[in-house]
Amino acid sequence: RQVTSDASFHSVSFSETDHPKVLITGGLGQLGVGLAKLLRKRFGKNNVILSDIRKPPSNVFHSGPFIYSDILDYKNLREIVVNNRITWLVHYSALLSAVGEANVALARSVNITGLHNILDIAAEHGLRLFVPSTIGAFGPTSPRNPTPDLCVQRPRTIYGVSKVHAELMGEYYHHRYGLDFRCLRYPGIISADSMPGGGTTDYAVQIFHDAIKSGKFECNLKHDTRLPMMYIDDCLRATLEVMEAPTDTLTMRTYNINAMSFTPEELAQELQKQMPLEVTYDVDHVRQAIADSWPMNFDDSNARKDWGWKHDYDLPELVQTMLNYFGTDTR
Ligand code: AKB
Repeated sequence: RQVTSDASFHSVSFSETDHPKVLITGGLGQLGVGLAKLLRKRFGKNNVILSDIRKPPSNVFHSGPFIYSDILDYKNLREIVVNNRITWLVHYSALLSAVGEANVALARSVNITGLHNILDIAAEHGLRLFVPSTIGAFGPTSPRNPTPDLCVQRPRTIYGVSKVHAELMGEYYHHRYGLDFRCLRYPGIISADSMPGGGTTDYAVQIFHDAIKSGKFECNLKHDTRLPMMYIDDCLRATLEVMEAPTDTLTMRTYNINAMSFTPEELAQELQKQMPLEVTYDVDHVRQAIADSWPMNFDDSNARKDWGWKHDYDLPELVQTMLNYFGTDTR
């Protein structure tokens, strides 16, 4: 069956049995390689293209298609979408919260101007577009415990402001132009084989590396800073599930998703059940102010109700899985 997109856009044709042809931007960040692996398993290796402006390590280069793409270069992006007959776009390029505060101009350009290019390309070519949002899209005047999908959003970071902008622009393009925009607000994501860069929740990944290397960890947030967190496998599965969700199950286009919430002290205690670990605190005031304005608990009941979201990993499983990955003999 031939499907033609909204007449106001260039027409795209694909048979219903075809797999999507996916482009992932910002593919060398914390999440891209893992998502490509999951999607390639489902849709075939050559149907998922990772892209970035950086040179990929050889294991990434050899595991499937990789292409140079600069989201600030509209023509480059359009060429990639056209030449590869892309049908799904996963937009992972972004500067995170702490690094964004250190370079506001770059964050504004990548997170806001880059998104405009992505929205236009996606709308023009009838793509299904996924853009992640974040707990960082909330701010000090949002309800923090729990934080529902719909409430006051007045973040105080350029990262948060750019993510609220992305949510609103995506929803606007959906209503105005029929763009198939899908967005999840991610908690802090914890992964073993990839490092986050420049976030406020990064401590929750670093603690594993330092614990294993030296048995010591210096935390840059206060011991009682509670933030929503998720293991990467849950995050990537949620992303695939919302991308595959039938349109009529989505009562919204931007959903909170959650798994657990913990403080640095609680995470350290869970690790200390398995291995010796000494934790000290040297607070980074920029990160602490950001964390203090973010949700402590995330209400993701709409995602659970509408498209069946269900997390697999709570804190004990997260810690065990991370330690297993590093091959730590904890007995
Ligand atoms: C950050 O800390 O900036 C990110 C996020 C929660 O969006 N990990």
